Amino acid sequence: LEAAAVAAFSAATSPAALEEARIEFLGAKSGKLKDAQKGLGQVAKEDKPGAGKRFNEAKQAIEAAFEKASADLKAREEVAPSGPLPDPTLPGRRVRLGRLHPLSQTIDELKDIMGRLGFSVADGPEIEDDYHNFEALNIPLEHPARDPLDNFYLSVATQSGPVAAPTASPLLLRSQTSTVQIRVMENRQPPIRIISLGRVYRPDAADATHYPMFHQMEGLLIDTSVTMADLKSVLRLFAVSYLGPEVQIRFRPSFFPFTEPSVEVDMKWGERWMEFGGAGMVDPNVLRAVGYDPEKVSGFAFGLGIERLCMRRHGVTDIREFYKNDIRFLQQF
Ligand code: FA5
Repeated sequence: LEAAAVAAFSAATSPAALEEARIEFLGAKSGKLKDAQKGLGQVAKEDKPGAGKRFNEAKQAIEAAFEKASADLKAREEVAPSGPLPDPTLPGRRVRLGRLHPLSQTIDELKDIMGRLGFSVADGPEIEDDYHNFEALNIPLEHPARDPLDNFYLSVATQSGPVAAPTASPLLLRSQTSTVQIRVMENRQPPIRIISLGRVYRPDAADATHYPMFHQMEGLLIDTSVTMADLKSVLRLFAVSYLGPEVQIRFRPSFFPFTEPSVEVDMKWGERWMEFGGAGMVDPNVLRAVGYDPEKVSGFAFGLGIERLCMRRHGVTDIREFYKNDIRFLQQF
């Protein structure tokens, strides 16, 4: 029996076969070892001690053989896992490369175009004070543009609720990049020829052409005897460079407190016109606020919506696409 059990265990090549052999010999109810144990009862009295000893030896040997077979089987499985072998000739999995967001790509391209027109890049903070966002831009205290409902003013939490930040000038998320005009003019003397690109914030309801956070490209040129014709030439040149030679743009008279005269600029898209920016000749009050002499220098400024330019260029019909982070949209750029 011992020899048969050892042979059966070592012949088992799968866990299932080994289990079958285990039940055959070591099964608790009707295994062959159990039968042999029952047979011990019929052995003559004087032979009992010898037979019992022999039985225990055989039992230990069979159990040891089972343990060994089971360990061998496990070791073999670890070396050669079951299942299909890997096929080294299959092509590898493609690694998806990251890329810049379409708006980042647009910003780089706009900097490039304006750089060739002689404009260098300036930067300003997204958290601004009311002086740079309004006052220095000739937007008086009672002007509706300052309405708390139209701006993201910053407050600090106190036990009795939010209160205005304790700064000399209230803080807000800038609502336009025109703030950077002031910061640049405060620190430099003319001639000035800069652009500034970045995020601005307004509590506008999101729709196909509006988003509460968007990007603007500000432009500012200050020199002697700058005219409206210069402004229109630069904007036309820019539009043609970015949108292609067949693009049509138009200027509509408008009003901004910081420019006089002021225009709004539209681009033709299919049968329709879409506004993409505001512009004008820098108001003498703004020049005075930064210590320039309006009798000696003049200039123009513009602020363009970067999302809308990118939309027209790539045929994106809804601004919200830029902020959904849908990889199927983003990977087209
Ligand atoms: C201004 O922000 C002025 N600072 C522009 C300016 C600069 C005028 C310098 C004169 C001199 P306006 O609010 O119109 O103007 O915004 C300019 C452009 O930003 C719009 O033409 C539009 O293209 C874009 N824009 C405005 N609001 C949104 C919005 N909620 N979502 C996306 N784009 C917007």
